Amino acid sequence: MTKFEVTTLNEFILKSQSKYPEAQGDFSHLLHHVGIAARIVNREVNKAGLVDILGEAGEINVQGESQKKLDVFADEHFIDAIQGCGEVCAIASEENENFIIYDDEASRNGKYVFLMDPLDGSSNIDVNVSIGTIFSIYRRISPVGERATIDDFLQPGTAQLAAGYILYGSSTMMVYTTGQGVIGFTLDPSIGEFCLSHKAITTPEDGTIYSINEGNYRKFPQGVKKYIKYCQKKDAASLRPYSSRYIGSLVADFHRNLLKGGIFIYPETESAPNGKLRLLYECNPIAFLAEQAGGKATNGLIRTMEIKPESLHQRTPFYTGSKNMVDKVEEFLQAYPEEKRNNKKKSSIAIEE
Ligand code: P6P
Repeated sequence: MTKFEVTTLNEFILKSQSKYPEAQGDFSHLLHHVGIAARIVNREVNKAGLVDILGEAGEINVQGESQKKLDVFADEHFIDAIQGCGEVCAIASEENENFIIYDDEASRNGKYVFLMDPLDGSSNIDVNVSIGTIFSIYRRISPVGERATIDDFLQPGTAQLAAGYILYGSSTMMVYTTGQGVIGFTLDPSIGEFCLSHKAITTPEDGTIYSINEGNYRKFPQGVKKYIKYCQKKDAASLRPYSSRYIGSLVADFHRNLLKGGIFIYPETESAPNGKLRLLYECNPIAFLAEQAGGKATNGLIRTMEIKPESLHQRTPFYTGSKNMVDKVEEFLQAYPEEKRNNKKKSSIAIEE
């Protein structure tokens, strides 16, 4: 009789505490509370079609996007759950212009700051497409006991202690890293626990999936256009043409490519020179996961996690996924740098069309 061993998120966190210096009691306690908030949001996401939680919340968020009720629900519940653990002194969210300082005694002595996109891809809520929560955790820079400052949040991605996402899909998964590889947990609704399902996620160095919103093709940099044509060209040796897969939900697109191999691109365009995605609470956490799984994440030129943040909601072009695929698109970007695009000067490097 094989013993069916279930390791819950909390058991895994406790076991990790002894193995890794950072997974001390307080840090583990924080991860446990992320799991609690995830289960609360998951409950509402799963019945979103049945209760009056669909549709607009009537508010506009700091991004100028109409807030869906589930956006607001997720934001509020993560803010409350993270405060509840008493380890975090302040929290920043895509849904709020400024970071929020927790003013209770325990949180004031919290050693960490928490950043999140509480419900990414929320435009997909009403059409039952997978959505996600993305989070990133740093050790605070400001002295414990004092008020948090913006500098606690404007740290480069390389300083992240932990990062992860919750994917509300056909099943609900929590995937995170603390710098010791990438672990995946799948929610078992029958017991209401996240159970270890992916002990060590690694991403293939090569893939045959490219994910980009080709509706914006006209506005893309020349190098991206050349890369798309490269992906579409028939070449049996390199398994091309690749498949185009784009859900329009970063967590869902990234998660598929992470497991199967592939590249996700949200590039700069003439109208949006820094792209659309946010550095601090979308790209840096995803970049941490990508690198920990053996993949890569850049802005087309430098490591995403080495970008020095200037503001809470700043955007960055984002190229992430299988290492060799990110390398290849960077080759095209270097062969067709934007400044040459205007005089149509052919690249000196003969890049395959
Ligand atoms: P577009 C969702 O709104 C989101 O922030 C990401 O989840 C997703 O990857 C991207 O925007 C989709 O943007 O412009 O292709 O619809």
